[in-house]
This record gives sequence, structure tokens and C-alpha cells, in this order.
Amino acid sequence: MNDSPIYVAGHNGLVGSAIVRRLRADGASNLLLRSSKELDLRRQAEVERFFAEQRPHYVFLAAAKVGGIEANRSRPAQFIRDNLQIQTNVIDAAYRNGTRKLLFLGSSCIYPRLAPQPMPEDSLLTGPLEPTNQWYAIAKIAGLKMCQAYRREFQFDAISAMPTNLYGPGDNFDLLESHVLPALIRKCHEAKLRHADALEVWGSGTPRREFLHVDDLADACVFLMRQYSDEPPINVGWGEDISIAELARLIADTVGFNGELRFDRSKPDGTPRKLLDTSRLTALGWQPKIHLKAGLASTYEWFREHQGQSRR
Ligand code: GFB
Repeated sequence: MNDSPIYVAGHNGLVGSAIVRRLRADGASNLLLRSSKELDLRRQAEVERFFAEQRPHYVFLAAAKVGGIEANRSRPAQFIRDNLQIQTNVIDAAYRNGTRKLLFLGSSCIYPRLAPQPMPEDSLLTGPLEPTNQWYAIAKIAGLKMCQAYRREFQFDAISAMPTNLYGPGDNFDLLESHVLPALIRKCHEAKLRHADALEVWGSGTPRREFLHVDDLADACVFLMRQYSDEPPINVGWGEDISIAELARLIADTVGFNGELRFDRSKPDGTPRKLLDTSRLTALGWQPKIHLKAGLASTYEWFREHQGQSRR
């Protein structure tokens, strides 16, 4: 794979940039990278032209419209439209232009709101989705089904990975758009600088989430690209979850904010619990390495170095 042309779609995002780091560390010499300004993946003609000209052998499809609970809730049309357009254009153009293998990235929110915990891949489509992110989830379900359909009908080697909640360098720290972990890093940091006596945490603090460092995810993506070729999606997670209240305390300790945490119950909790069953991936021989405490410390360091440039 190292000398082949590899297209990482979404290389400026949290996931895509981690996949690029991982491939470069491995000696990949022919990476194809295009920013969204250079190539708008929502435009079919642009995507077809790019694939016809470049003919990548391998494609990591990490481009997506993503965001936290509030971004998902408030912009349902953009989440369903952009994701359906991006993934449909890229999967189809890859198949038509001789791509040998494509990895599609989904999300743990594809599983039912009240799926058994930890959530096995087989719980897909067994119950209603979480309303706050159903639009994003439907698009991601369509993407993994499209990969399965192209395998069956066209023998196209398209596989899917379903990561849990991710974090790490290059994340979005915008307070309205972001996921909980970067939002709380920023809130704690700013509260510490202001010597504030309290900060606001959305919701009740009782929902449980699992957090995986994006460098672990990137490692799993490269592993799956090399080792896995089958229809079922593969969950990628850490294996343990914590409550939002516990996460907030851990982040406050990491940042050095000693004030009070105030829970704003007028904000949505979302899914009560989201822990992936990763036994399929473990059986293939892959394990994550970066513990949450260490990952939080290095992500906070990254935030402090880059906050001027981080997306707000
Ligand atoms: O990470 P998050 O935005 O998304 O929120 P989901 C997780 C939990 O943290 C929710 C709470 O219960 C939030 O109410 N929370 C507390 C906060 N304080 C904050 C804060 O300051 N900001 C944010 N954002 N949350 C997303 C989906 O769901 O998970 C996406 O909406 C995607 O589609 C992603 O699937 C992985 O974990 O609830």
C-alpha cells in the first residue's frame, strides 16, 4: 500500500489528519490530499473529475459534516444533505475509477438510542434512533449500506468502521459546534484564566460516553485497510465509558480549574449511554493504546499551543 496513490478525504479534519499522520509515519509516499476549497465533495462532477484524473488505489473516506449534540440538533438539513452527498459521490467515483479498496467511516450514533450496552454491530436497525442526531445517523447508515451493496453487486472492496466518540489534536473547540470533550477543555481553560468560581456543563451529567483518541482510531483504520475485507461494519472503541460529570471533573483536574461544575438541565442529554462492543475488532487482533488521562493531557497541550488557530 505504501507506494500506491492513497486518497484521504477530509485530511484537514480531526480524523483525516490523524490518518495522514499515521500513513506518513508508516512511509506512505503518494498521498493525495485536497482541501474542501480545492475539491467540494458535495459536487458530483468535481468528484468524478478528481477520481478520473488521479485514480487513487486506496481511499479513506473521513470527510463528513460533523459536530456535537447542538450542531446536530440545530442543522438537520445540512447534516443529512452534506453527508449523503459526500459519501455517495466518493464511494461511486472510487468504484468507477478502479479504486482497489475504500474504508468508510461512520459513527456509533447509527445504533438505536436504547441498544443493548455495549452495542454490538448486530444491533443496527433494531430500534429507534436518538432524535438529536437521527439525521446524521441516517446518512451514516446509508453510507455503510452503500458499501455493503457495492460489495454484493459490483464486488467493490468497500469496508466500514464505526468509531465511538473521538477526541485529540485538531479537534473543533467551538463552544456551540463541538463535542463535549473539546468544549469542556476550552470552558475549563477560560474559566481558569478568568478565575471563575463555576462553569456550565450541559445536561444532567449522567449520560455515559466512551472516548477514543483519534490516533488510536487512525491506527485501527490502517489496520482494517490492510487486514479486513468483509460486509459487516467494525466497531472501533476504547472499551469503557464514563459519565459526563466524571469527564468534566477529569478535564477540570487536567486543566487545573478548581471551581464548581453547574449542570444546565435545560440542555439536551442525548443518548443515555453509548459504549461500543469491540469484540469483533479485538478478535481480528487490534487494541487501542492511549488512556483517557494521557490523551486529555496531550490534547490540552495541543489546545494551548493552537488555540489562536483552532476553529471557533
Ligand atoms: O459530545 P456531544 O455533543 O454529543 O455531547 P453526543 C455528549 C454529552 O455531553 C451530552 C453533554 O449529554 C451533552 O449534553 N455536554 C455537557 C456537552 N457539556 C457540553 C458542552 O459544553 N458541549 C457539548 N457538545 N456537550 C454526538 C452526535 O452525540 O456524538 C454526533 O450528535 C456524533 O452525531 C457524535 O455521533 C459522536 O455524544 O451526544
